[in-house]
Amino acid sequence: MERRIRTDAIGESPITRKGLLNMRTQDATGEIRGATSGPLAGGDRSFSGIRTFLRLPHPAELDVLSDADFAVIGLPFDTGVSYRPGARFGPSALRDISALLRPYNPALEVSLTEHLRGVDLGDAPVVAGNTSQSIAQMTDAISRVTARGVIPVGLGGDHTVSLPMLRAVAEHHGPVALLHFDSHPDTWDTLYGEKYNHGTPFRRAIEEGLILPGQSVQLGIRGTMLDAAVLRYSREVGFSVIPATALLGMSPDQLAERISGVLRNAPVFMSFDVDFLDPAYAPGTGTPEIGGPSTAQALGFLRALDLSNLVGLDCVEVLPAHDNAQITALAGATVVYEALCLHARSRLAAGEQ
Ligand SMILES: [Mn+2]
Repeated sequence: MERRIRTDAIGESPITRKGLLNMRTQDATGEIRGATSGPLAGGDRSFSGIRTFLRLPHPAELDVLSDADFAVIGLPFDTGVSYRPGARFGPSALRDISALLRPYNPALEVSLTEHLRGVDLGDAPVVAGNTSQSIAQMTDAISRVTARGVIPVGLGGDHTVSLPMLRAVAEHHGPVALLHFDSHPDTWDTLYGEKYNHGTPFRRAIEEGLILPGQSVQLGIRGTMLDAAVLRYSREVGFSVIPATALLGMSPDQLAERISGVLRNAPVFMSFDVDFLDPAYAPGTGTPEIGGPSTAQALGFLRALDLSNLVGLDCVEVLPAHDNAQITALAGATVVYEALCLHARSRLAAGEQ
């Protein structure tokens, strides 16, 4: 088997790097340590340089993954949408605004890059208009990460991309617990008669044995539906469904207790659809639903959770053409950053750093 796989099939890299470099860090004296994402990007000037997610290095070859904890992969696919198209530009919007985020997270008292090493591999190849080909190619790209025991961080793209994410994750870890933030259950059987799109990824994942329904939770569900069948399905297969109205009546600690009782130490795949948030806080998405949490509430809920068993993560449905002032992209990028910080903190606590 070819061990040194070029990343050309995942994303084109103009920059060759030996080994991993951290996103830039600044110590107490103001001296710049670490490195930036490009050879000319300047120190702490986060507004300059070629954009990768969190200004992580973009390696030319996948062998650096042997030293990585997580790898970002753009999944610019939006052929699976039911309403507004345009989430294919989500990965670039998330990368762009992520330059604002810095390594130290004062709320969690953890520095992401001190405890986790990450890379941005660029985008998986997709074929706009061809869903099955795109799913196959995304699965192949993500599998190259999971095969090395590295956490894949998928930047969508519409929610269809969670199916290739879960296929790749389950191939390595077996079935996983799903921690799903969304205003929709995405467990419909078909949408417009089609089996593979952003309304069906978790139905297909259940059918394929990729997730453990009895150890999975769906948070923030709301919005109108044709009928009650889809919610009945989610509950009948064993998902814990926490509708937005119930969620907003819970404290972060109450939620954490409920969720830990559901996940029960299984490997966790977290999927964050930005329409989980109220459209006042995330207008740039394809199927917004009012009555959701604010970004402050979402961070409160998220920070109470235990993500020590995180094995995969995605953030989907950012639609830059409908975004205002990068509100939605900033929310999505920050949630990814916070989830990684939570994972870093739990590893720190476990003395694994
Ligand atoms: Mn969704």
